[in-house]
Amino acid sequence: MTALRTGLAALAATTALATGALACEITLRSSDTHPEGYPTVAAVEYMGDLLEERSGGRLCIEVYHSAQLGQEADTIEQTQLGVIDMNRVSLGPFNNIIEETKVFSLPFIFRSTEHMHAVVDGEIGDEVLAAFGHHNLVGLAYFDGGSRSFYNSERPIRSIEDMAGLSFRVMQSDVFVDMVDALGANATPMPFGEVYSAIQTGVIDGAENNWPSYESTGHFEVAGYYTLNQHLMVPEVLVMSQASWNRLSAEDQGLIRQAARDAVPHMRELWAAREAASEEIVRAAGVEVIEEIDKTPFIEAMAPVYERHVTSDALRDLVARIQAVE
Ligand code: BDP
Repeated sequence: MTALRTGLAALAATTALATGALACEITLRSSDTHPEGYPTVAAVEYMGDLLEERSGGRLCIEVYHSAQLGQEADTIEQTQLGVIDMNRVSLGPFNNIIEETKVFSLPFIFRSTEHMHAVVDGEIGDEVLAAFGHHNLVGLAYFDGGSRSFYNSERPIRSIEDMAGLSFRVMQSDVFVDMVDALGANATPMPFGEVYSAIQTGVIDGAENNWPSYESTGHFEVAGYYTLNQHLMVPEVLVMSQASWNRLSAEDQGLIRQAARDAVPHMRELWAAREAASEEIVRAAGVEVIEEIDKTPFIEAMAPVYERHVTSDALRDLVARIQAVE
């Protein structure tokens, strides 16, 4: 055992010497629910490469993909506690913790990907990232999460009436529970990793997500009706634990902020490519994609959700400013 360890250590040393790299002085552990190769995972790995290069090999990131560190709601808590250094998550599971994140999670708040980019890249995006600072977290960057649509195992949804009586899994956020209720269906908040078997065993009829997640999870195998109603465009966010952040020098904090920002354009390219690829896989598998859908009744049904969640002047102001962005 000891001999083996010594052998391995020697091997590691040779490899480091051979590549000319210094050993990482600080390795940040970063969580992601998605598998290797998914755009969010690849983007944080790319950020890690930038960081290593710019710090002369001192600062590294190790991505624990495939929910190795747990489901999102739990990993968020762990990140707040400083057990996990970095986390790439949807904004959805932050809604019940950080009020400001709700505005980007409202149904139909963004008119297009371009509108969403203009908002998150601008001062409103910065304000919402800053709100993480009051919750033991440091907001670093937004990633793309595409638009989310409903899928189920029972029947094609061609109108809002077809939603009646179906049960859908949503992310653990009251905004999404109220959204599904307002559409006449039943909402079941549940961790992402439990959805496949819940659909397969008939505990729920379906869920809602973007093309890449619908594909990578295999949900399309058990829920073969996908309706492109595109009710949500929730950005993804990369955050750091405030405790881990505080241990770094100001210079290293600057390197991390910059590397996160510089990973965003790369992430957007990866995302666009994966969206197209996932759509192709899912269609080729024979999923019935319902494209002709009048979104107006869906949009109109969301009034009570806005009423219920946009409750303060600060939130009303944010929503109005988002809508005013060209
Ligand atoms: C995916 C997000 C991921 C969420 C998941 C979900 O990328 O962060 O965990 O949806 O629905 O699109 O929970």
